[in-house]
Formats: sequence, C-alpha cells, structure tokens
Amino acid sequence: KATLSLEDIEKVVRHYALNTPVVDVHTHLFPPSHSELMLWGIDALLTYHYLVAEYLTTASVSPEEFYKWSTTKQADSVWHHLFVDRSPLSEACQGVITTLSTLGLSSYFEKRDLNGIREWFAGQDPEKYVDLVYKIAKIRYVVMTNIPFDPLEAKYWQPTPATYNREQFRTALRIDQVLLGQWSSLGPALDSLNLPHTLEGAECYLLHWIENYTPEYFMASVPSTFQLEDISGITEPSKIIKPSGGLLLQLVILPLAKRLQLPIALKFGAVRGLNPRLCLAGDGVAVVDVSLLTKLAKDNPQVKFLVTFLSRVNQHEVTVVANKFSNVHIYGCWWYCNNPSIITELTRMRLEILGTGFTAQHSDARVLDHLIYKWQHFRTLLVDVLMPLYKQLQRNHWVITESDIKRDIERLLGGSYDEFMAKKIT
Ligand code: REL
Ligand code: ZN
Repeated sequence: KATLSLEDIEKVVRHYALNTPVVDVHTHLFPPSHSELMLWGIDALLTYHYLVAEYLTTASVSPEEFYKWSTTKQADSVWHHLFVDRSPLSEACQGVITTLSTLGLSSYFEKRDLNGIREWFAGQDPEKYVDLVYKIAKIRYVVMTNIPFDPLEAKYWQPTPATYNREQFRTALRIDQVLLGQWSSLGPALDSLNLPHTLEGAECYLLHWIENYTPEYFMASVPSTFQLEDISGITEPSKIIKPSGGLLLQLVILPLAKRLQLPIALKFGAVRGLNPRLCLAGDGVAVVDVSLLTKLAKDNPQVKFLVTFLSRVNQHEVTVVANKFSNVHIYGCWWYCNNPSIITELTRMRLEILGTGFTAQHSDARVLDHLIYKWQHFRTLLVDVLMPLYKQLQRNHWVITESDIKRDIERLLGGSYDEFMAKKIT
C-alpha cells in the first residue's frame, strides 16, 4: 500500500467529505404526495422558526401580531429586517444565503430582490425540485418525523398511505405525546381505533401505526419533567387507566422495542415553550441529567438507543456513555448545537473518544431547501476537523490510503448508522 502525501490527504479528505452521499437520520420533511406538509421555497425558508425567533427579538412587532400575518407578509418582513437592514451573519441567515447562492440565485443579491427570487421558485415543480435538492446536497435518503396523533398528517397515511418515493423518504414513529403521558392527545387517538385508555390500548395503537409506517425507529423528545416509575409493586398493569409517560415507556415502548427490534431515538434537553408567545420558535434548551440515559441503556441491553442532546454542556458526558454501551449511538449536532463553532468542537471531541462510531450529523430540515445549506456547511467543517487527525497519523508513518479515508467518511455520514441499526445486540 502506498501512503498518501500530506497534500494528497487534504485533497482526498476534501473530496469525500464534500461528495459522499449522506443518510439524513432526522428531518421534518415530507414528500410531495403530502401536499401542504411539504415545505419548500423562499417563503418557507424565511419563515423558518430559527429566523422568526431572531426577527422577533429585535423587530418592533409582537409575536401575536406577526403570527396573524400571511406567510408572504411574514417573509417580507423577515427579509427586510434581517437581510436588508442588517447583514445576514447568524447561522440561520447564512443558511438562506448559502442555499440561494448554491441554487445559482446570487444575481438577485445586489438589489436584495426578494420578488425575483420568488419568481424563480414559482417556476419549480415540487417533484423535480426534490430530485434537484437531493442531487445538490448528495442525499441517500432522509428519515421523516411521522406523528400519528396529528390529524393533518394522519390523513396522508390512512386508510392507505399516499404513494411517494420510499427510497428518498423513510419513516419514523414520533411519540412525544406518549412520553408526556399526554392523554388529551392519546385519548382521542385511541378512541379513533376504539381502544381502551390503558397500557394494552396504547400498545395496540402503536402496533397499528408501526404496521402502517414501517418506521426505522421510535422517536421522542424526552420532557424535562420526565421520570421513570417504580414498577416493582405493580401487580395488575391492565387495570391502570391513563398511565403516565413513565409507565408507558417502561411497560409499552421498551418491551415493544425489544420484541420488534425497533430502536428508540431519544432527544434530550429541549424546553418546550420557554417563551410560549413565540409558538414553535419559543423552545429553549436546558442541561439535563445524563444518568437517565445510562439507566435506560444499562437496564435494557437488548434495546438500541439513538441519542442526541441539545445542551452543549451535556455533550462530553453523553459521549462517554456512548463509549460504554454498545446499545447507545449518538447522532448529529442538534438545533442549538448546529452552529459551526459548536459542530467543530463536538465532532472533534466525538472522534477523539468514539473514533468513527457515531453519526456525525443530521439536518433537522423542516424546509426541503435546508438540506442544501445544512449539509454544505457541515461537510466543509468536517474537512477541517478530520485533517489534523490524518496528518498526525501520517507524521507517525501510519499508511493512509484513499480507500481508508473514503471508508471512514462513509461511516460518519450514514455508514455507522446503518451498522448500528443492523447489528445484533444481546
Ligand atoms: O425534533 C425536534 O424535537 C426538534 O428538532 C424540533 O422540535 C425543532 O423545532 C427543530 O426544528 C430544530 O431544529
Ligand atoms: Zn427535529
């Protein structure tokens, strides 16, 4: 084997980091078959909740007033306030600029011509636009977030699922309401299938949706108030009416996950409605107790946990947990951690502790076009994170070949996820 020179290492790392097709393990995207649920184009980009939050903290308009406006008016105001009256420096603003520029629309920048940009998007066909975005962002497939409790979504799945390209979009069964023990949502959902408000009813409901979606995994945001229950004294679980989120996790979700070999993706650290006036844009972040994950992983060695944490403060501790439990797999730099400075730090730290045994990024895209900037920004940072590691190996005479680098980067961008999902655990 001939080792690569330092210069060649740089070229090869850049080539594979920028071009390897990715698995996007968590998004909020929908295919064109799901009509109004599929968000794409400039107005959806400008009204992304990251930008809305940035806008509302300095514009002299109340959230209540803003949310009464049409999407076009909201987008106009965000554009003027964040892109015309000031430079688009934040990561969310940079994302819009990277996306437009990559799509070849930078000729509209000089005049800050939002309507020109709108006209370009109006000329796109949704189906073809999905193919174009996947090609630009080099996406193998994305995993959606499918919420059965949401009637707007459910209508695209029942009585039979809409037809869409299943090679581009995979499903995930989102169960936040279950972990919250939110019976105001669970009750009507179970009623729709004539099921009792019990553990058994919840299990039947979930099995129904597992059959409908064939999901990759269960996913839930773990509420900051979440607590495991002491189940040792429970003798007649079937008699419990409206069980808590803890009981639902321990007595329904975990056993199902084990029986069906369906991993559970847990997201820790979101504080919903930190400022409720901001609606979707109002969620915050909190440092959480990582020992909950450790306990789950230790007590359920036959259940696979995909995990991501929102607080930067929790990252080092959870990386060590992932280094101890083969049933724990870290994915992505989530939301408030999806900023270049934090991505660089997190990815380097994870590589130093886990090697390539994690999934380096997910986009969390809500708007199809987000795939373009979220992956482009990440890929560029990945080059800078990997280079010093390969250089050090090279300086120490470790032979590095192109296929080594290709293999490592493939793992970070989806291969490790595939391996984790496929492996047998005991
Ligand atoms: O899936 C989640 O819980 C979060 O990623 C979302 O709630 C959040 O709004 C998302 O847009 C963040 O990137
Ligand atoms: Zn998300």
